[in-house]
Parts: sequence; C-alpha cells; structure tokens
Amino acid sequence: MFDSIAARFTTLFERIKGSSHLSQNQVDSVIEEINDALLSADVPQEVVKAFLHEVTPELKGQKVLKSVKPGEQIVSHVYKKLVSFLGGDSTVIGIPPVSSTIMVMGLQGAGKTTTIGKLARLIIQEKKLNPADIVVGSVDFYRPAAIDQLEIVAKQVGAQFYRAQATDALMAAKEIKAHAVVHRAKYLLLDTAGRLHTDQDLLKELQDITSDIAPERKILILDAMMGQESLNVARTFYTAVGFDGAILTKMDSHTRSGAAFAFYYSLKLPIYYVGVGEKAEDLTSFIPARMAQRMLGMGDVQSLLERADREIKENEKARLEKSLMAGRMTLQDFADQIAMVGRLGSMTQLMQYMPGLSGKVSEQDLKKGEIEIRRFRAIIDSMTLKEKQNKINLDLSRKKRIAAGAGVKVADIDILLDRFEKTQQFVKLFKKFGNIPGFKL
Ligand SMILES: Nc1nc2c(ncn2[C@@H]2O[C@H](COP(=O)(O)OP(=O)(O)OP(=O)(O)O)[C@@H](O)[C@H]2O)c(=O)[nH]1
Ligand SMILES: [Mg+2]
Repeated sequence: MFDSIAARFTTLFERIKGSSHLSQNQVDSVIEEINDALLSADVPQEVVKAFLHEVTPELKGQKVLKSVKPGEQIVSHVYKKLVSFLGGDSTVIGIPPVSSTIMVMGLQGAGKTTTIGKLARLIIQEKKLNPADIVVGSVDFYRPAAIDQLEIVAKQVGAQFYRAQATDALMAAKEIKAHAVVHRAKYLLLDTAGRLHTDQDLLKELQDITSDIAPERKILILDAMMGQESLNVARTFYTAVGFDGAILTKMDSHTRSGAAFAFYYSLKLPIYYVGVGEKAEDLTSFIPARMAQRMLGMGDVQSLLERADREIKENEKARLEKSLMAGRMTLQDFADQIAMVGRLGSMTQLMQYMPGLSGKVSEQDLKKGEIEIRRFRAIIDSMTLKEKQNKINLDLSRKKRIAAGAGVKVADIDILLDRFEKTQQFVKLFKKFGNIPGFKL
C-alpha cells in the first residue's frame, strides 16, 4: 500500500544507515528527501511542514553516540515522529461496550455500507455474539437501492437487518432504534446517506439524528484514496455533526498515507480500523507503529500473523500439524495448505507485509504465482477422494480426466505432482529433524 513512499525511504536509509559520520549537508538532504517523500504520499503540506518543524532539530542536534550509527539514529527519530503523527501508541478501543449504537457517516462511496458489514462481522467474532444480536438498519433514502445493499451486506455476515417503515431519515432512525431496544439487540449499527460533497441538507439530517437517538459511537468513514482532501471533509463533519473517531477505507488500493496523517493531525481523534478490501473480513486495526514501519519499508509481520490466527481455523491447523508430524501428507493436505494461504489474502496483499519485499517482487511474478495456485486448486478439486488421499496412482487416463475437469493441460498436473513430491520430501525431513528453525505452519 505504501510502495512509493516505502521504496523512497528504503533507498534513503540504505544509503545512510551504515555511515559512521553524516555531514550537515547530508542531514539537509535527508530532510529534503523526507519532505518530498511525504508530499508524494499526499500528506497535506501543512502536516509535512509541522512534521519537519518537529523532526529537524532532532536530526540536526543529534549527539554522536558511540554505539549507534548516525544513519540509524536518523531512522529511529523519523520512525518515532511518524508514529506520533499517526496517533502515538495509546490503545484504541475499537468496539464500544455492549448495548451501544454505532452510527457511521461520510461522503458518498466512502464505504459506509461495506464497513457496517465488516464491523458487524468483527463484533460477532470479537465479542462472541450470536449474529442475530446485532441489528443493522439504514436511513439512506438519498440513493435508490442503498437500503437493499445494506440488507445484502447484513445477510452475508448473518446480522439482523431491519427495514424501517418510515421514509424520512429522522423518523426511520427513531424506528430502527426502537426496534433494536425492543429486541434487546446487543449492538445497533446505523447506516446513513452520503453525498458527493458535504452539503448542508446532509449535515442537518445527521445533526437531527444524532441529537435524537444519541449514538454511543459516531464514526466518520473516510476514503483513504482521497488523500489530503480528507482534511477538509473530516473538519466539516466534525464541526457540523461531531464524531468519536474514523475508519479509513480502501487502504488496499494504491492509497497513499495522506489521509491518515491529515485525520490525526487535524482532529487528534483515533482511527479505529482500516478497510483493506471489499470483503467482510477486510478490516484490520489501525496501529500507528505498524503503519510507520510499513512506510519505512520495514514490513508488517505482526498484522500478517494476526490475520493468520483469525483466518486459519484451529482444527484445520492442528490436523495439518499432525500429518506433518507423522511425516505423511496427502494431496488433500496440500490443497488445504494452499487454501489456507488463499484465505490470508492475495499474494499481492501478502507481499505488503513482508519486510523489505514490498515493491521488490514484480506484479507479474505475483500474478503468475496466483494463477499457479488457482490452477493447483482446480486440479485437486477435480480429483476423486481416493486420488486426493494418494490411494491411487495417477496414470495417464486419470490425468487426462482430471485435466479436462480442471480445464488445464496434463503437463500442469505433472508440475503439481512434482511440487507435491518436493513438499513431501520436506515433510519427511521435518519428521526426521523435528522442528526446523524458522519453519512454522
Ligand atoms: N478496495 C476497497 N474497496 C472498498 C473498501 N470499502 C469499500 N469499498 C468499495 O467502495 C465502494 C463503495 O462502498 P459503499 O459501502 O457502497 O459506500 P457508501 O459510503 O455506503 O456509499 P453511499 O451509500 O453511496 O453513500 C464499493 O464498491 C465497495 O466495495 C475497502 O476497504 N477497499
Ligand atoms: Mg451506503
């Protein structure tokens, strides 16, 4: 996500990291580079200026430390400053206590409706709730079909959707709230209408709703692709309606970090989560330190591990571990392993988390890898159970049948079997030597 800025910072820091001495000129050019890198990430000028104002004296005035190289000190100063400009290291409570109403607001297309689905899913998971305990409703009478869209989103995550009889936003909000109260819902998630620009009608509508139903949590949904423009949007919504924090969406696209800087700089309010895709599971916590690390090209292994923990079902993991420990592996296990990787996200998504790799592996190679994985899965899906369990040798006629079923060539099956054979050898080694360092399922 921060390819451009990460690449710039990585080059810059690789150049200076090992130096035992930096001249004032070199420090000046580092400052200039930081300025350019932040501006190119669409961080508003006002924020870049404030950032440099704070970090420059630290960079210029650093003492010569015997144990730390000056380049490393600079990286550390910049890192700490980035973290503080993105929200510091205070803990943000993403989900309010039970019996809360959460209301979202934001411009048209920012991702309000999609985010409601993501939030509902997350709440169900984190609070271990029955999906029916979450009521979702919409007061978006501005865009036709907006309410139907929410109904679909709610169905996907199993939340209870309530359609108000009223066709006026304020009346509908009251009605939805009353429904949630009567049904003793644990959470009410309220979707609202958007507009292309912050217009007075919309703001007035939101004011009326908030003062009437008094949601425990109001969240601004900000499209991160808007970059620095989000500074004005956030200020306008804040002054007119008020909110407790934000969720930044579309951080998966070629987003630059401008929106996150702009938001925290201008309002000093928390960013609860970031949206990293269109699916219900594509919502992750916003952690300033991690974002700063990614901006500096240090990867984000922690996020990846958390995602893995959430997405990989425990029993599946245990079964695979068991078959690995026993030193045998079937094609079915192999397919499961591939599927687990698939659930973690696309290869492109995964690469963003790998330290030092973001931006270094070509888009083309990633696409090739993804196509290959998809092909492998199709092949294994076309096999009979016995074939999957390696109980039958795959002769040519079987291969032809499987190839036809998967829409691939027989040669593709041979590639898969070769790959599988190598994995099996690895599994045997694993068994022989026990826990191979650095290898973890
Ligand atoms: N890539 C990506 N797309 C997203 C994300 N969040 C939302 N979208 C997409 O953005 C588009 C708009 O999302 P909606 O949820 O309909 O936006 P909205 O704010 O409800 O829009 P209105 O109801 O028209 O005001 C949809 O195509 C979503 O799939 C995200 O985090 N990443
Ligand atoms: Mg919507």
